[in-house]
Amino acid sequence: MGKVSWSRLTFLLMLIFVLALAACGNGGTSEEESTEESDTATEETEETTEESTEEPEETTEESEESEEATEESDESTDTGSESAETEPKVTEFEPAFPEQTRAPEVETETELDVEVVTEGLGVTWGMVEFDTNRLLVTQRDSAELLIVNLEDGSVSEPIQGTPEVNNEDQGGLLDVAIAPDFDESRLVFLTFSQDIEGGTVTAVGKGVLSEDETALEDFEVIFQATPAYEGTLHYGGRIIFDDEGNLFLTTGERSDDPIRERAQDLDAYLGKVIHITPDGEPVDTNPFIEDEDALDGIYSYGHRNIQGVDFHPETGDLWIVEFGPQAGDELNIIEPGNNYGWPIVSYGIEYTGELINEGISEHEAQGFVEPRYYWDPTSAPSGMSFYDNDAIPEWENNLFIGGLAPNYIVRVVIEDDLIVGEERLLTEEGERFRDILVTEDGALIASTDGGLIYRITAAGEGTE
Ligand SMILES: [Ca+2]
Repeated sequence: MGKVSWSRLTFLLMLIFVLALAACGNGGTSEEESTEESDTATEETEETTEESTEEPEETTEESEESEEATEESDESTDTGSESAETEPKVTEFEPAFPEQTRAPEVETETELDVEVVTEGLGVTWGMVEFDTNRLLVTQRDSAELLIVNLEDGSVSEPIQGTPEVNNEDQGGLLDVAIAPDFDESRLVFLTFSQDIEGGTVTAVGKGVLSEDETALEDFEVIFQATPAYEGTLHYGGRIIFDDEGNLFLTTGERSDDPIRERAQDLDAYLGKVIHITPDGEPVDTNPFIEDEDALDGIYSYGHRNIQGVDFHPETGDLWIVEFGPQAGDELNIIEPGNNYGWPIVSYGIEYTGELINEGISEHEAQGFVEPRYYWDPTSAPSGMSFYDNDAIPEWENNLFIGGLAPNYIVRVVIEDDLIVGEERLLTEEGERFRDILVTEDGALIASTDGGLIYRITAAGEGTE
């Protein structure tokens, strides 16, 4: 490379500066179109940049896929067009059993109403229906807790008293749950990424929602998923109450190699399902209570980044969805003490295309639990909810999962713990679906990173 003269460099910098100024002051150019939708568009742009650390594979993957798709356009994949997934696989792995991936496509027959209840929010990471058709929702980046009224789409002022968070990258205010005795206790539980000495952790805290719904009072942190790590990715962060009034918390393994190996270690709360009391203490029936070298709060381990959790309405089993690397997102049934294999085994590959641990996908053969289902290519799964309602009978006990990178909601049909059907909903909306909730009256609610909240109901039943 030849030397660039200083005067030329200065000239170039000046030119760039002037052009930038011109762009800023110039209305009506194509560039302005994105700023016109001010908040939403800006947020989305930030989101894309932000999540690109986690999901750089989206772009690479998509371009790779389209190349492959062109090359293989004549050859049908092994499962053919019957699968909801039509893109070619990105890995060479074979499922351990036939129903483990690419289930046959199903289609909802009920005519649906799809409406946007409210817009202009940020990344609504977590939602809970605390009162009929009223939701407490978290805003990941601004760390606000808001009340959304599904009847009229109104959004409250931010509730005071929420915790300080680290909102870099995937961090921020994450999930929200209410105590089973909320009507009396008014206790609200939040998860968030917290700065502590040595880095950040996934934390759980609780506070009392004031009668006038303007403040969380006496907020206190009850649990920190240690060790802290100097990173801002893979916090996990979902919480759900069980029948006994205890909490399941999911964590992530903090993404980087080698910290992610701590998912296998029983002396770290990274890459785990954790089972704690409402005071943050380990539940005394937890599987590793007797093991002096293991942390008492651990319920299961070997997870990557668990972004969705719910109980199967019929079996009562705890199901989780975890974000895979490039492909290999997993649906798992959680049993106490089980090891789900990450990062020793995976149905995915590194974002770079390299194999993980030399490319072992079989879980059971290696002594780990097989996922009930996995996606290849990725479905970028986020929040999820079982449809435990009869408002749309054909959906009863189906599982709905938000998809971030391919922008759709996944519906899976489950029989005897096997995935026998898959459908993709709202594929035309172009939204990153972050969390899913089913209301008491059977509406499917979906939040997006673009600041929308959707309500999906059987036609004629959603609006009055
Ligand atoms: Ca696994």
